[in-house]
Amino acid sequence: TSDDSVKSTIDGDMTIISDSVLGSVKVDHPVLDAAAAYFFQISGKRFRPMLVLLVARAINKGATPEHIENIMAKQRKVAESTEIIHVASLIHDDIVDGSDTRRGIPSLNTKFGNKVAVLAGDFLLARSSLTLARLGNIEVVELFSTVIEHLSHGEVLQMAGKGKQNFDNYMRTIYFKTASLIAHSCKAAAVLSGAPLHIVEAAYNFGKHIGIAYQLTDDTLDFTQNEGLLGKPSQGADMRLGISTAPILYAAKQYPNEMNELISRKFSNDGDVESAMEFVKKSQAVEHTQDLAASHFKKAVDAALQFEPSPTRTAMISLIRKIMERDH
Ligand code: 2DE
Ligand code: MG
Ligand code: MG
Ligand code: MG
Ligand code: MG
Repeated sequence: TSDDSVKSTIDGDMTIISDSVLGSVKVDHPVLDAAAAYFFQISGKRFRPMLVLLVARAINKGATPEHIENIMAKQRKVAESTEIIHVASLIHDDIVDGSDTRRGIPSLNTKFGNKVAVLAGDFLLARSSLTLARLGNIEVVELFSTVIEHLSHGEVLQMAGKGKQNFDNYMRTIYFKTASLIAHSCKAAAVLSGAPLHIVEAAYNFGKHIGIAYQLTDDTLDFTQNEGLLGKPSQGADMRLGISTAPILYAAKQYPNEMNELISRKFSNDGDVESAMEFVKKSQAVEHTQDLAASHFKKAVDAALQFEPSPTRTAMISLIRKIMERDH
């Protein structure tokens, strides 16, 4: 199965990272330590580090196994930092969104309050920067600084689009808030392997298209799945924040009069969320969003096919399939 090929390729790396991340976020203060370690003590899907590791293993070549292991040690740190930055962004996201659950447990803001949660997110960003700086590669540091800029930029763009969203703005937002991290972390793995430029670019495009597709799917799940399965607020949670995502924008193409009215008042009247939900369900909005996601997954496969054929490349494509078919 697809699981087996991914597992046999990077299971060892993932085990090393799960242990090492706990050391990377340790700090000599009981509250900060508990807050920083909170989400690393339970397991998320960990797609992001898996993608980085697969890109690394697909690209790495060397005169000796020792040489490859040296590079891999650095790429594992990139994968680990990717997960740390991702968790920091979710901690901050839950404050911005006022979400009370994440990964099936209370969000960090619920558990420790907004103040500690802001600071714990900052702390995690600092520790990931430290880990990355220690790799001694300025380009990698630059790539991740760009990511952190994009995360903030994406959130502000999303806020600015409330009540007047259009598709171009939406696509830009999801690149910044989700795809940039995956794209740049895959690129960083390729840079560390000393891969030629066209392979570095393929790694970036692989991550970018998975990221775009991933967020498109996330935005459909907010309409199709319940909080129990997702482990976070759902069933119109984005609308309740005034945010119009792809399913809303597609429904507005089919029912412009009704939907544009709801969008422009940010679903703020009683019953707005419920009626927008009805329009999404009686339109093909979710299907259209899934089709768009599928087209980006296909672009990710095309990018992966730029790498030389190998069992790892096959595993990368199986993981794309698995991410594409996820229901939570
Ligand atoms: C997830 O979107 C958003 C991720 C980016 C958050 C970035 C912030 C900027 P969603 P879900 C808050 C500051 C963070 C830094 C610099 C680390 O759709 O549905 O709200 O999982 O995600 O809540
Ligand atoms: Mg959120
Ligand atoms: Mg958000
Ligand atoms: Mg979401
Ligand atoms: Mg999400």
